Amino acid sequence: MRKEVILITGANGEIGHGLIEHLGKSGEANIIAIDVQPIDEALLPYCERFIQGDILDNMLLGRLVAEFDIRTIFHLASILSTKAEYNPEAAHKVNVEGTLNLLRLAVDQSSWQGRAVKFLYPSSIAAYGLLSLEKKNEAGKVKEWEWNTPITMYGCNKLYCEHLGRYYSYHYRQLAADQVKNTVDFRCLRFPGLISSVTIPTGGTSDYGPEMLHAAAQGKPYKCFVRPDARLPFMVMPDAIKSLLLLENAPKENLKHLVYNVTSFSPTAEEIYQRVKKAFPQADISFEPHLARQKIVDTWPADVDDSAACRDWGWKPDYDEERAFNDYLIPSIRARYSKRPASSALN
Ligand code: AKB
Repeated sequence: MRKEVILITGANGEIGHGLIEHLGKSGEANIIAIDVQPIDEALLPYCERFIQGDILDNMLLGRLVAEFDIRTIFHLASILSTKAEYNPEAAHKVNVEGTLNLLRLAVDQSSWQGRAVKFLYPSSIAAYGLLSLEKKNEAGKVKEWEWNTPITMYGCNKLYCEHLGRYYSYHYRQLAADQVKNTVDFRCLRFPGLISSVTIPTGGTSDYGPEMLHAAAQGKPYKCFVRPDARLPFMVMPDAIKSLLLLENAPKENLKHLVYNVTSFSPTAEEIYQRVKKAFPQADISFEPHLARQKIVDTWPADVDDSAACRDWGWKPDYDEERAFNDYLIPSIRARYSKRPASSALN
């Protein structure tokens, strides 16, 4: 008998960390985790198996198909927006070819199991591209189908992979005489910037939020790379995990869309700074905008409309801005760094 498992790619990334810890603690699933980097040892006890390997390695993925019954794939591995701009073709390879490989794996799995494999895909506000700061300020809560003109490689990759998800769900091999339907049950969330008390993101453009907070808690100076008035939607990690699991468990017939916005609160960088400064009055934070990264933030919406997620699968964040900082981020970040010797308090 093949064991029923869930597969998590990008296991050592920020969302992977939160998801494995949550699912591991609940004991609800056998987790097969993949990452190109070694996994944080604290996550190992929660995994049925950890594989250090590359999602571009089809031999590796083929072995997984043969060995396990994969019920759900959480495909979290990707190269984020800032890092992707330094090597766009490499980012395209990981973000698009990697996703294609996992979609193909879902089809193969489905033919073993005779049922659709759920494919949970985190897309991003980077899939949007507002044409100017003026448009951004006028736009209000942006809906899923508006402003789908991203200016980053990462944003283009996310938007295209959303389309691939739709193709694999409804139209895969549509001209084949032996076309099999309902092999992939693709479900996608467009995440805002995420903030975790446990991990610090690398390579993103919304990273100034978490970086400012973690630097202040460690007593390190921080130069914020966007203007004080830069505004983006954010969400804390427990809500990101909640949204992924709510969407995974939603009855298929309730889902009117494949792609859903989710969000929680939309502070400016100045408002994040004020909250951080209140919690850590000694914090040494200055604003030194990096013009190219600022330009990317200026094309991302200040807020998104998540009413479809609320309506179709009961989405509601547990943390508004006040609770996010006062009940989650500040106390757990403070506890985290007070336990560690200063020399090891980097990540
Ligand atoms: C990034 O900044 O690239 C990510 C994202 C908004 O998807 N955090």
